[in-house]
Amino acid sequence: MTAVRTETKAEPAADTSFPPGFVWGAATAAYQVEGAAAEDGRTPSIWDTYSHTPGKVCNGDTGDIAADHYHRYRDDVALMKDLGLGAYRFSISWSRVQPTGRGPAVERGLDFYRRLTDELLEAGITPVATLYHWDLPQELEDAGGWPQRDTARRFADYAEIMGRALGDRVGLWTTLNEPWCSAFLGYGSGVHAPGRTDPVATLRAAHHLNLGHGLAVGALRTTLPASAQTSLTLNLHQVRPLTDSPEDAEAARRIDAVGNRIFTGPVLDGAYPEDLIADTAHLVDWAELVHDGDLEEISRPIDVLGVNYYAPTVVSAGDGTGTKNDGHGASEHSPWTGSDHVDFHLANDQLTAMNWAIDPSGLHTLLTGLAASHPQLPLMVTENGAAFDDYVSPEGRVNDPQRIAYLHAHLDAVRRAVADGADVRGYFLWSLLDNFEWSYGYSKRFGAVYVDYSTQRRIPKESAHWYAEVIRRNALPAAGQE
Ligand code: IFM
Repeated sequence: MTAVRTETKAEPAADTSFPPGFVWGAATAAYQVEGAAAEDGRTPSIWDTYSHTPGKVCNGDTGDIAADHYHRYRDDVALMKDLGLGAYRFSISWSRVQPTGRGPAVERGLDFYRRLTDELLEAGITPVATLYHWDLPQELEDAGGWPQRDTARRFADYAEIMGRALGDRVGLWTTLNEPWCSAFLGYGSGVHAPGRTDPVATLRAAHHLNLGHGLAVGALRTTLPASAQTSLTLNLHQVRPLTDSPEDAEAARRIDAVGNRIFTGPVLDGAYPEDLIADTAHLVDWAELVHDGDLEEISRPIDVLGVNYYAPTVVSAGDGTGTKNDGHGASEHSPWTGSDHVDFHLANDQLTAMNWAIDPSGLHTLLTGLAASHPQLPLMVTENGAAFDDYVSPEGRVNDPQRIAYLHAHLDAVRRAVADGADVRGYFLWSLLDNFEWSYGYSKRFGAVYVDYSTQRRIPKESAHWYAEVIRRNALPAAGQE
């Protein structure tokens, strides 16, 4: 008897590809990688002061040397080229180019960014510049910092300087990175520079960061070619109530207001949310804080919204004793100004070295939510990644399967969001290099490239090779092809 041949129909392979032209990048920030803290005229920023204050940063680490990117940028660009990166998102150190935060620029400081961007362009890598990634010149903090309105005007002057200096080389500009952290961690919980813990100053800082963003967009527009794009990057909290109770829903509403809509409201919709104003009316008089014309400035159109995502934010009604799980560092002062009674929870027990829960569905929800609320606004994931306890094997390799799994799952969430209609134009892995992770110093490694801080040797981790392959194919590996 002849055997019956059964024909198994091959399942159509799931489409794991990204749209043509999708931008593949990696990101860093000036204070986290540059080092050269006192070279070529640079003066201290609030992060220099903060990190040099005993007890503020883990192990007393500072950004004095960091990953020495200031001196090694050529090698780093070569590394980016090897990985096939299409774009590099870096930030500019304000006090390197304008040491007092006002007045004329220092050419030596500008020259570093001219050299860096030239090197990138020569390597075929698109430079994406962020003007402010948390390092306010100390002199401006001494004059009152972001709670003072004048800081927003100084920021616009600085934006104009940078637009003039690099406008011919940089086509995509981001004004602020994660202004929530600048305002709420810097002036609220104090776990970031300048380390103040004043709820009134926090809300004033948030408004002046918004104003600074709007004024900077205006200033950039006067200096940049029409083809250049402007953007803002927000660390939007993907807020979830712990239960279906009305109390937890109310906690989620409050955290969404003070965590997200305090920025998206004025920037994208031209108004601060009524509920936020009511929640914080005992702290600030918004009618006095927001001057006539401010909202028009703040809501100037941007070309792209940058979204940074790491983990969801699960909340419940409570007494604030659960704040420690908000993922934003330990402080007896809650950063959640006006809503300090809300409790925070981990979404699950799969954690990164930051103790952040791994949940890629939050990224999909954020992107599709933004696409639904602001369908005309192009999006970019300007940061996503994970810290794990990486080490160099005896063979000299850094095997980081957990990071590969994290990236795979989150990129798949981006791909699904695109398939569901979100106009996501690109993805920047955080971070290109291991670097100074703020209050955690060098104890947390986010890089695709391992940095041995004693020699500054770079070792691309397995995840870097994996990412290079994704970039090359413009697609994720299909199941079973990892
Ligand atoms: O390292 C930071 C970065 O500077 C801003 N976004 C979050 C990253 C990880 O904490």
